[in-house]
Amino acid sequence: MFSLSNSVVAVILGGGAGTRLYPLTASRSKPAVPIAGKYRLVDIPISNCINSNISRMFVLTQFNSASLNKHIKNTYIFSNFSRGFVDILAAEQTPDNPSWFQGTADAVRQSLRHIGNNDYEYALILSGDQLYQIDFAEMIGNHRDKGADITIATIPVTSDDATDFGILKTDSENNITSFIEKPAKELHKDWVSDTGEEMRKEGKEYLASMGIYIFNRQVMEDLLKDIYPDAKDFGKEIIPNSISEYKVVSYQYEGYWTDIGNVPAFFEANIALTTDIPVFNLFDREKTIYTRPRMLPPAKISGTFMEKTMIAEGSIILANRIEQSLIGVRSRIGYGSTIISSYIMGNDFYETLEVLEENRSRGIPELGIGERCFIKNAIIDKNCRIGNDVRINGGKHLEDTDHVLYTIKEGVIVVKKGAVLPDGFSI
Ligand code: ADQ
Ligand code: ADP
Repeated sequence: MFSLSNSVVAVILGGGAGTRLYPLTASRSKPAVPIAGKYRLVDIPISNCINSNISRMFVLTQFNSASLNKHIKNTYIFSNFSRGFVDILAAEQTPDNPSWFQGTADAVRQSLRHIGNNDYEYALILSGDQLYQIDFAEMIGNHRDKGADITIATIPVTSDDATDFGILKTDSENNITSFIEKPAKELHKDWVSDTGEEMRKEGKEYLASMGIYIFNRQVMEDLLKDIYPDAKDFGKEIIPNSISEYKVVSYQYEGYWTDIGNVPAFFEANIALTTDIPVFNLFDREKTIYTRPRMLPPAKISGTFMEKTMIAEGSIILANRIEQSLIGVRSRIGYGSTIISSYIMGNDFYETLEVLEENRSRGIPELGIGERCFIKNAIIDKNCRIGNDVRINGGKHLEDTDHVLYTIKEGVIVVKKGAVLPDGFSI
């Protein structure tokens, strides 16, 4: 009998060099980047799989950071009676392959010797830097019903967005007939699709690949090992070349889905979680996002005016005002401070009273955010020490910069992990 847990393995593409999310990826691999105050990026695809009854997963990453390992090992523990696992496969040197993963297809090819030790019919290939809640069971059902060799999840997008995605056209049966990776604007007129009246009204007339693929096992092995052994990428090479040889089907999705692979998009998606009814709903029990349970005390808040704000457990907040912000685990924010449209990632540990005393005598700011600070349009990475009267005022008036303590990208200031900002510091 067909069962998803026995027939599918998921392969999560954990990221290349990670330059687009720099400096959040300066000291950790992309799947380990903290999101929404208490989760990691990799929790999103893993949770989508678990909620779809897919329990065998590989996370492919360029380097295997300690934080990623610890997070996966301590979070995704399956019972002895389940076949479930989450395995991290880091790029490794072998005698016949001295280099890192060269691209998405190369990453999967190099991992085939591990993935292939499992019995499965379908490989579900997922990106590690997208925010969405999809039922993959439905997508795999559609793949089987259609007798497809490959299915690509697709979403209608506008012409402005079409330049960032793989764009495709289908016949009346949803078979993909042509595909172009990230077409330049002047080519768009040839790539308009009938995406339905609703979508057309929103100007979404192009069908974009979401970078989510189902491959039949044999088809994937043939393509990667024998037919295109030198192809580096799915989007640039494997997918466009497969269209004429195989039955490649489009599975159109119309829910919320966004790529969060660069700093401005990552920032926007996090802040969007603070709206009244967010498009990505962490409160939906049917689509739970899982993460590591931490056994922290409830957040303690005193004298703070708050609007559209999420505060993670273990935080101690004495601030004056917090608006449209996400405050991560173990955050500490001092008296009189104001935080607006910011994502404070929080801290990995608490300081003991003795350490606090010693740091004070040496003039080192406490872990967290001090008194009378003003922080707007910023991401504060973990374990920062921000002194008193610090002003961090992000916005479009700022130019892109990479400073030793912070980076500015499209107006978003990212204070680097562990940065120490002395009293009165101003950006
Ligand atoms: P991109 O997102 O631009 O387009 P890519 O940079 O190849 O494509 O990344 C896809 C995913 O693989 C990302 O999660 C990335 O972090 C990861 N990745 C990249 N290189 C990797 C490597 N060497 N090892 C492990 N993981 C790696 C793709 C498709 C488009 C599609 C968009 C949708 O090519 O057709 O429209 O995704 O977002
Ligand atoms: P990141 O979130 O940046 O990927 P890690 O997950 O590697 O970071 O670090 C988190 C862990 O590191 C925490 O569980 C905590 O136990 C430990 N840790 C980090 N720095 C310290 C410190 N200075 N003192 C005590 N524990 C620390």
